[in-house]
Amino acid sequence: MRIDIITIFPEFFREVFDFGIIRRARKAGLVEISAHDLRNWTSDKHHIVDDRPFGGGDGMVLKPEPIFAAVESLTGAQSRDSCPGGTRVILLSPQGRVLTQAVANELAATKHLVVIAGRYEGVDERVSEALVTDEISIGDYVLSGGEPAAVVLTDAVVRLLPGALGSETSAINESFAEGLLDCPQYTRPPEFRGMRVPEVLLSGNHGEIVKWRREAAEEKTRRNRPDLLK
Ligand code: 9D3
Repeated sequence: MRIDIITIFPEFFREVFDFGIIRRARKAGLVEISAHDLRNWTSDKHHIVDDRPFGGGDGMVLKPEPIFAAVESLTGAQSRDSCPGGTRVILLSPQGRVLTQAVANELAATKHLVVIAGRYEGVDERVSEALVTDEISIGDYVLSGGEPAAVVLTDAVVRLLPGALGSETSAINESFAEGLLDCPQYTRPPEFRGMRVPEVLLSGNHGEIVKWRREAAEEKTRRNRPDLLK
């Protein structure tokens, strides 16, 4: 897979993909990740990427020309309709559909992701209308730009690539696949500052342990994420 991120802050990504599973996946050649400076695709002296919104209002809007030029140079296509198969052009924005594990799974089956990270108050809507295949948000809270969201999306997708995790099946056995949160985990010591590890986990009774874990996961989900049980 190839992931191209278009941003006005390419430095933001300098080290973030150099750790853990993403670093391993890159070294193993499973994915190539690049962050490109949107200003590379400006043609004026001052490398201007934004302008004031038509109709008035606060803040600035990212201009369409550099974004279209960037996506065209990275995909060879001038609009989403001529996008090669296996290529997705993603706009990260608060107006997108929310990133879920199902969306990550879908994107992990793609060969080429072009990810546009917005800044300012937004991006000229013609980018969404003509260029973007998927407009994605990472959740209902306000970020100062799309860059942190690009890191989140990249992480969620890359770890799903076959061979990225130690075992090929481990991504499938994870909690969100079952619609429940993970059960609580404990390690040594069995007592820490007066807090005991649940005795059943020390019992060696595998059947009882499985049952306890399932119930503990359900309890945790009821308490923290009742929406997952509906
Ligand atoms: C909805 C907020 N907008 C009201 C005028 C302004 C605005 C706030 C923050 C416009 C853009 C942004 C920058 N955020 C993103 O680019 C972004 C984002 C987010 O803020 N939350 C969750 N997911 C994402 S993906 C990209």
